[in-house]
Amino acid sequence: LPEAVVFDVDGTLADTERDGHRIAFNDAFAAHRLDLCWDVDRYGELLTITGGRRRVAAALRERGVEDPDAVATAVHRTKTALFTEVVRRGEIGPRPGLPALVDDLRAHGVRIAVATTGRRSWVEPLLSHLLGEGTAEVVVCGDDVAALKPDPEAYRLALARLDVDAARVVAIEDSAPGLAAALAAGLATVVVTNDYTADHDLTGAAIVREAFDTPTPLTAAELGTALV
Ligand code: XBP
Ligand code: MG
Repeated sequence: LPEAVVFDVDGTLADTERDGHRIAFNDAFAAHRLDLCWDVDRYGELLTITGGRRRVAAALRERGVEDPDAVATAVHRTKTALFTEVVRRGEIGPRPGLPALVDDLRAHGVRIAVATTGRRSWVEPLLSHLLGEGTAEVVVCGDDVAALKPDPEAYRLALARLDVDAARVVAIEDSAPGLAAALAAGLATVVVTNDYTADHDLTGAAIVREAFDTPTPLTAAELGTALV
């Protein structure tokens, strides 16, 4: 069995992007009177730019908006507040089969950590809701690192805080940028895809699945087979 599992959050623990983050970004654009609205397909393209503030800045720059970084910082602050409210209302549930996997990991004493490029203000309440308070003993957020995924910094920091050997740890991701980050930190990586990431190039993943619960439930033992 792995000694620890490091989970990504967006797209992995929950389907947060299409009906969660995307709507909060659009509501923030409206609040700032910006003529910008991301439809489902456009948002999927923009997901290659990790980190909400960077994603907004890129879109504003493309539009020729003056001082895109400063405007993006303000818009993203609004978006973060709006999305945190969505999370606190309990509107975002776990992907099917995730709670069973977490129970299995806990039953086998596998340590649980999180490495995300998202902001701590919504990540913490979401984790409490999805996993239960304190289930993740280490939580690395976008606020904690200088370089977001696909840079390995978030995973390296999670390993350092866990104080474990990378060879004993499995990462669970949903996307190509997340996979690249985990691999670059030396982690065997299991990818559980979703609608936005099913066509990503996932070369290097130890296991690729479309769901936690089908065709068979993903277990701690199966994660162990990802270790070389
Ligand atoms: C997720 C992200 C985040 C979210 C939005 O990537 O890139 O930016 O889309 O959250 P990953 P914030 O799943 O690889 O961590 O607005 O808080 O950045
Ligand atoms: Mg993700």
